[in-house]
Amino acid sequence: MKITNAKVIVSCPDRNFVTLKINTDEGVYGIGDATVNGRELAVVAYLEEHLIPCLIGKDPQNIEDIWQYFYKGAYWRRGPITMAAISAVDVALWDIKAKMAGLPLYQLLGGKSRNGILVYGHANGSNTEEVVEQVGQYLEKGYKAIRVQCSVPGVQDSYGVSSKDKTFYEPASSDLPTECSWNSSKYVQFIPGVFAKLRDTYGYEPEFLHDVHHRLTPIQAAHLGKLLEPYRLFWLEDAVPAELQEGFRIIRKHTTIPLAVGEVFNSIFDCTTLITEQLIDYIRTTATHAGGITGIRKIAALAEPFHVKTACHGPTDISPVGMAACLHFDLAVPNFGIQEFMLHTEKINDVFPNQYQLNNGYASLNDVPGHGADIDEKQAAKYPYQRKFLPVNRLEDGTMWSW
Ligand code: GCO
Ligand code: MG
Repeated sequence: MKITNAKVIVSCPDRNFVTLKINTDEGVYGIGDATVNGRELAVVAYLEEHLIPCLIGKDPQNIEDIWQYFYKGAYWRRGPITMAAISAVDVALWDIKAKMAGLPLYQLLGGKSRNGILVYGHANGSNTEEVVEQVGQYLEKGYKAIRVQCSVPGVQDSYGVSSKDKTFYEPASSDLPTECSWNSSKYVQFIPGVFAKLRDTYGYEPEFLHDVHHRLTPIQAAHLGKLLEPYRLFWLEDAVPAELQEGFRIIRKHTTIPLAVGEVFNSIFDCTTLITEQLIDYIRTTATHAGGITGIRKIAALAEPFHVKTACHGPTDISPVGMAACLHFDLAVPNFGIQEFMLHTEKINDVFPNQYQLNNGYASLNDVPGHGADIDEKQAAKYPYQRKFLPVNRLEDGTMWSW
């Protein structure tokens, strides 16, 4: 079997997506997601200039060898651009292999390890009352787990709060980076009150998650973790920027709040200390950014003996193709934790027909061969690329900070 050609499709239905389509001499094709929010065209160039020319003529069945060829064969290894390109090739090749076998992808990953895939949705609000109301709506829809983000009084920009349509949060919104302003101590003082109110209102059964989005120092995160302990959070996400994996030792020393990290990781080396020292409880590496199915399977296998569970990143800037790949992985992986599941808009789903659905807080897959997601190239062509940047963030005195 041979790869005959491959192409990259860039489309912007409500937001930019980069999709790889690999064709073979058996008439079967595979689809992979290569979207890196705010850096899309860098991945397009990497795929078109450096990966696709080497793919032609290769046997698409040799997924591991092709992964190693592109990983070890790139002298300049790792990084978000390289690994998103490799991820898209990997997911497309797994799609081809499953289609050739006539099986849904999860069957090639060991089959079902669970009946359904627990997901979490995103509630947010400009004040505590709005958040409480939004969470109520998610609970009515049957969600068991809900991420909660809230504006902080006196802080100009808080992460994760949608301005208009509460169900669609897309931070890459401007042709040049918008500058946000932040104050960590106002944030740390305010957020526990939001969860106190939520527990007062809804009791202790619902699972509540919160994303700090890389904005605290380890000792500040330890302090926030202690303040939040009475409200039994499912996790505190991205408490600090995780380049310094050892920094999590400080947080771990002071608080029992479960910790999640890893959506920005692109290789197993980004999380070996975090996992092997049990400094975290959930690893958020996702198929689109951390080496495809092949990459996240290796990370999950490392995590399993260390009691670390998976929690693939799944915001709207992961396309339905990337989401489908994660859901097949989620169904099979033994140490599954939870799946982030931000709903895509109708326009996005028109471009990317898919075979997954959400029901009563769980995602499920239709048993079609492959990962079940595709790209409608006619629909995709309607939405040309529009350069969009993620925001940048500064402290109130102007010091650059993590967004
Ligand atoms: C999440 C993430 C996102 C990112 C976004 C960047 O937990 O879903 O933090 O909201 O900010 O994916 O493009
Ligand atoms: Mg996050």
